[in-house]
Amino acid sequence: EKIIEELKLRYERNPFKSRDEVLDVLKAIILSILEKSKSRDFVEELCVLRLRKKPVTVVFLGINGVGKTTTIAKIAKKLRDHGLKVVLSAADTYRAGAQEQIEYHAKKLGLPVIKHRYGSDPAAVAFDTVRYAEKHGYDVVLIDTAGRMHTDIDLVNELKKIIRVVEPDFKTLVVDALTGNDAIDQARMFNEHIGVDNIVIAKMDADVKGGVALSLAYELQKPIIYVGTGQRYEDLEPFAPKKIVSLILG
Ligand SMILES: Nc1nc2c(ncn2[C@@H]2O[C@H](COP(=O)(O)OP(=O)(O)OP(=O)(O)O)[C@@H](O)[C@H]2O)c(=O)[nH]1
Ligand SMILES: [Mg+2]
Repeated sequence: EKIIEELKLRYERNPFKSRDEVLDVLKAIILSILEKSKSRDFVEELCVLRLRKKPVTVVFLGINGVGKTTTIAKIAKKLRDHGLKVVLSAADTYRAGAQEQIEYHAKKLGLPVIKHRYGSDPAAVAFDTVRYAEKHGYDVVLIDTAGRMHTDIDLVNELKKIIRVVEPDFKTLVVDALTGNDAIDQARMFNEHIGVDNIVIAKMDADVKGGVALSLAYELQKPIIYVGTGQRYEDLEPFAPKKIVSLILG
């Protein structure tokens, strides 16, 4: 891995006395990179913002299948359990089954979801959801979006329009830990074209080394608010740099 190599080089100047010492130094360096992406509790952050502004809006970005909709459901549950009024926005009007999927979660969690017809303008769905939230006193709006390939210019334009219309408080990128370097490329692309405020790394429960987290922290230097660790609602953990270090170094 590029980063590790670089770090090793940096320390070649001071000869190490033992293997343990090398490991300790390496650990410290990796930890310091990861710590930069450690974030405050997202629920708390939304609560604080909610005191000044209502509703707080979050748009979820990411290519197809990374875990956006699942992550939204997990975060929605956390917020709901914290006593916040949450409404979901089915702004993925593109993929067959997308609306049923978010409706399923909304129903299970007892939350409203605003949707239009398939093929309709996602920005209009998002806009209507915010209006609904304003009218009915909701605290937080979570907006689901369509995936597709990250090279798809239509998707970028569609997302840009949603963001123009809603002016979200957070643009949250979801990446899939299993995709390795692709996740980093996606993060760069979304950050460049749309802007990314914070990141969720899904599917960290799969047999992954943690290199994705390190590269993201190194490259983007954005807060990593959660890691997904399974398919259940509870499987969403705060980003813990020390855990990642032990994943990386064993
Ligand atoms: N093991 C594991 N599976 C996950 C996690 N997050 C999501 N998944 C699974 O990944 C698959 C895709 O998740 P979705 O939430 O539908 O992904 P999406 O980004 O909304 O996909 P599109 O709507 O097609 O763009 C589902 O089978 C989820 O159950 C996770 O943290 N761990
Ligand atoms: Mg989805």
